[in-house]
Amino acid sequence: MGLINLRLLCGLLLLILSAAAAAADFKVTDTRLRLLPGDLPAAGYFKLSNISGGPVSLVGAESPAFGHITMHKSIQDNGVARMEPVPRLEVAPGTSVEFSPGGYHLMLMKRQSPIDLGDEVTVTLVFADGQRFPIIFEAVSPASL
Ligand SMILES: [Cu+2]
Repeated sequence: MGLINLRLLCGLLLLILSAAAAAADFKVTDTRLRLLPGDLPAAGYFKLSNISGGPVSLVGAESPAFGHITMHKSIQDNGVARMEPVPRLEVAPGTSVEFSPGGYHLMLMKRQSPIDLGDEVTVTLVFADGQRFPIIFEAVSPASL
């Protein structure tokens, strides 16, 4: 009887462990989509927190609302502001990275249909391990940031 119970217990424990592993190992908060007029690119801002024991690597984003999305970082180069592409962003365990004005941002181009202030837009974050995580951005005006 002891042996059978132990087996049951092990099976149960495995189930619990795999369920925990399948849960998200990161958290996304503070989502904002900065909308500019016309066809100017929108910027996606959020905070990505790694709440797992291993690294989390963000490699891109996709959305049916935009034809083209890239990760960028704004930098100051000899006093001149410019942006450089970020193909992969690693977030160390227990830390977080802030996408915010003047730093990391998602650059969302080729709007597929008009977006108004207050609209909600779904953008799916794509991670290096293949995880895809949809998040909802509310469109806000630059003045509100
Ligand atoms: Cu940019």
